[in-house]
Amino acid sequence: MSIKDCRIIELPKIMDPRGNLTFIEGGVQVPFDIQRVYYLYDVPGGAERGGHAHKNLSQLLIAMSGSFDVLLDDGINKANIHLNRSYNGLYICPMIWREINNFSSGSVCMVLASHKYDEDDYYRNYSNFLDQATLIK
Ligand code: T46
Repeated sequence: MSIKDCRIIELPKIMDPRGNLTFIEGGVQVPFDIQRVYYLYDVPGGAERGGHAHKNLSQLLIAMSGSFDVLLDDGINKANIHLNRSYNGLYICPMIWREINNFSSGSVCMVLASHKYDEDDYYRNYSNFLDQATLIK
């Protein structure tokens, strides 16, 4: 898996004078069945989240409000993605180290995930991640 497998997915946007509407169906707009939804909010200025990789988890990150940056790292290549639209989702495949920062005030990061929470699915140590990422390349 490489950062080339990660991409922005543009979600459907139903424009309406009453306000816009976006919908997401597991296995349709996102390439996995959605097993879990969680969100980051009330993030203090200067805070950083992430700093880990997942062994098997696929995710879609959406800036539901405000904006933030996501650094993606597959052990060889890195990319920095700015998310600031609630109709764009960043698909992150397994085995990608990510760091999330530069949260704007009041921002909300919603995450759709392919599996339930499992701490054993995490690499929280960068050198352990790097060892495994370079081994499978
Ligand atoms: C990711 C980024 C975007 C749970 O108990 N259940 C859950 O579903 C999650 C996601 C977390 N937790 C617990 C585990 C920790 O004790 O909540 C605590 C904080 O989790 P963490 O430090 O992993 O939070 P972030 O914001 O650094 O990372 C989270 C996700 O873990 C991760 O998958 O990609 O959001």
